[in-house]
Amino acid sequence: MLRRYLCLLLLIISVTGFSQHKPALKLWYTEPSGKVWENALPLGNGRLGAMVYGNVGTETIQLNEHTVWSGSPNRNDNPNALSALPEIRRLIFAGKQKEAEQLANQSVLTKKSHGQMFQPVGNLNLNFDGHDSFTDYSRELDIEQAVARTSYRVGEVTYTREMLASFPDQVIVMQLRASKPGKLSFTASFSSPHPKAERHTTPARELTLSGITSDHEGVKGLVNFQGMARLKTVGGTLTRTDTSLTVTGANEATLYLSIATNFNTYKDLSGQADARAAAYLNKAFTQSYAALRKAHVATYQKFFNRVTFDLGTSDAATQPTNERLKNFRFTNDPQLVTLYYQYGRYLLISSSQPGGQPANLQGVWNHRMRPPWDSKYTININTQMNYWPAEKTNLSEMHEPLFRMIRELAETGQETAKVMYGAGGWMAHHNTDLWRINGPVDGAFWGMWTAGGAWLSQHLWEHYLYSGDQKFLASAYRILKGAAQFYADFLVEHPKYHWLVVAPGTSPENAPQAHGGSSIDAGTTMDNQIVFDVFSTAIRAAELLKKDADFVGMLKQKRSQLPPMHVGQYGQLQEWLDDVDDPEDKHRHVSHLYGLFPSSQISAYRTPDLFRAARTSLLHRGDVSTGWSMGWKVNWWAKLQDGNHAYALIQNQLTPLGVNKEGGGTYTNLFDAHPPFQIDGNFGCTSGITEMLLQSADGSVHLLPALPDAWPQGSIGGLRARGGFEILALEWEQGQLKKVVIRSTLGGNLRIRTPQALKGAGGLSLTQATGSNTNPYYYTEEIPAAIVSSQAPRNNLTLKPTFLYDIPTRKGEEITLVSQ
Ligand code: FUC
Repeated sequence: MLRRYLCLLLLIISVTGFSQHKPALKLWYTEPSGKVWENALPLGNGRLGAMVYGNVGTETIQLNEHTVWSGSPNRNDNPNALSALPEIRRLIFAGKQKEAEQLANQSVLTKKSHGQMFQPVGNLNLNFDGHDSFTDYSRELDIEQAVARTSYRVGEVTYTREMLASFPDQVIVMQLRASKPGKLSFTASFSSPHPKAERHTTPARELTLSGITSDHEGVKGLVNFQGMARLKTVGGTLTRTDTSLTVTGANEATLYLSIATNFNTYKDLSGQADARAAAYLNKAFTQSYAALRKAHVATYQKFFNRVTFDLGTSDAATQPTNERLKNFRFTNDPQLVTLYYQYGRYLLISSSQPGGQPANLQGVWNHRMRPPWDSKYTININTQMNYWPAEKTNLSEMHEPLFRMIRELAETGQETAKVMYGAGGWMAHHNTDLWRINGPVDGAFWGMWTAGGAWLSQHLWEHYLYSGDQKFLASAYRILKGAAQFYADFLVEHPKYHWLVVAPGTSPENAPQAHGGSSIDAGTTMDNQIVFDVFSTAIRAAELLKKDADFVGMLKQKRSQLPPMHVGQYGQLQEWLDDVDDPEDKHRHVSHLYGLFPSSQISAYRTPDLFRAARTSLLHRGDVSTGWSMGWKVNWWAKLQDGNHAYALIQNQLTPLGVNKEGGGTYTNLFDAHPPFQIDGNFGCTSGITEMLLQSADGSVHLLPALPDAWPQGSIGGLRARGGFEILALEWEQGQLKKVVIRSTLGGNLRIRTPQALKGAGGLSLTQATGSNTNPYYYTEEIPAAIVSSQAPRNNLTLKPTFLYDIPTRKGEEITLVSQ
């Protein structure tokens, strides 16, 4: 078997001249995608997305543009909510959650749009007559360069196509070549699933595709899009029909493809799609493929090359990617982990660029007119998860589209807060879309949750903690304050416990049997944790900016009245205010562990009882689930310092679709499977792998907190830690930390937690850390003591001992520590 692959590999290398497939960062296959979209390989420049099928006789390039959405500017608040609110609360406090849910369905849920759909543009089709029988086939996605290649042989001629979605030039370009002169012939045309799309060719021998997006749920579709393609050929002839261009007998051809829309902002569609598309195309067309490629690779690598990751390699790495995926859970294939990890970074760079839209449920890749969950933004976990890798894997710039969306939601969400809840500040429920809707959608069971905007706002704070950017903090403050203001107004006193609670709220999408299967409740653990963070970050930001002392005082007062976390009868962290958790509950959402990750309220060192309870809850929930749920679990097991359990989840995730009977897994193109395809799991797992190697919350930079036995040696360089620390190199051997090099970009105390004793290089002496970390970016809030059920079993958990050092740093200083 192995010999067969090695022979094939040698053949591919000798025939196509492609670089070695071995430990290179490539997804590669020996078969075309056929009709299966999830076999195709994604290219993207943030704004444009392309799925390359690599088919031979009839090639398909499926096309997306990030602002092609159904509908047009609209709002979906329900003003009846305000008058229904007292009764909904009364019902919840009377234990009639099911009735509260019914009333919320009637009076709170939107009567308008439930969110619009991200829609495809269409396809570029290439027909190659006589290419139906071929040999020596290979296709690949090179994530070091962000280019896709297809190569095969027909008779004596080798054909290659190479394609990219240019970051600096905003076009998709494909270069097609034949190994013998005059042998390249094909016909190119557009097609589109939009019923009213029009296709033409122009006298300048261009293909055009114009269309308008769908009406949906009473909102008129008003996004115009324009696709344009032009060809440059070497040798041969170029002819056209009404809808196609044909190249005959060329040596080589370059296809330039441009797409644009009339979208300016969520409230302005006054742009000119055709003029924009033409401008991109005209500018790019003056450049050769080689020049475009060079500029593209340079821009891409500026981001991608910041992190290098090596876990070693094995024979398994010589196989095509789909075979590796099939075998991963039975074999030692550490290089598939590094490939998958870097693929997560590739996907974020390719679907989220400054100035553009944030990555949606499918990033920027969708071929369906009515995609699952509209391929929009689910903000009760999925959108947040997309951005977990951004700061820590040194892709901070990719976070910008999310920040802009949050700023826009903070604009639109003021009216929602006021009209629906009579509150100040701003809020968003559990979904949003291109039009920045904030109203509750889908059904009260899912939509009656108020913390979508609040959770998102924490991404602004996180960016500040990583970057130390004071200007950014000053501009984000208004948004943090608005998120806190909403809850300051919205919280009500619980009639039985007298805490201040969010009511109505949910523990997203989950419901205890004790509440008649209704999700609606008051003071759920996740709501309490999010409000705690929202208040705490607004307080910290105001104090750092020396602003709003009265507001800070009021927030501190209200924060002290929030419910503490509870440890229930099974020793679990309670999901609801009452002890109604079911230890058999395997629900994919484990929302109450928000406090463990991405938040750090639950800590091994500061709140050990809650830490143990969170672990018990996670054990109850089990491992295999939907893709994103498993991605979250990798992060949790890393925070729980159990590298082997985190690795088991990576194995579950890197399993072909259909094998895990509980769902989840990975498609052959390494897209995460909910199923269906949802990109959050890719990003969640990339974040989780990082958390296994480096954590920087909870008062210290923690090195190798959850190294699994499967990775006895390795190195990673270029990660970022909070407080502006850059981990230039982190190396380990035989499961032991060998060396770490850290650059301090802001100065301040560097507190290191490490599994092995270290010593400083270059005469640096290490001090054992005591007390709390003086570095302000590592400030930790005091967490109220847990309320523990008298029935909770005693639960002993011993963690591996660690060493804790304090190293004062100057801005720009590099610190090297090695094993003793
Ligand atoms: C939430 C999740 C689903 C899915 C959807 C997009 O509703 O519960 O699993 O991820 O978002």
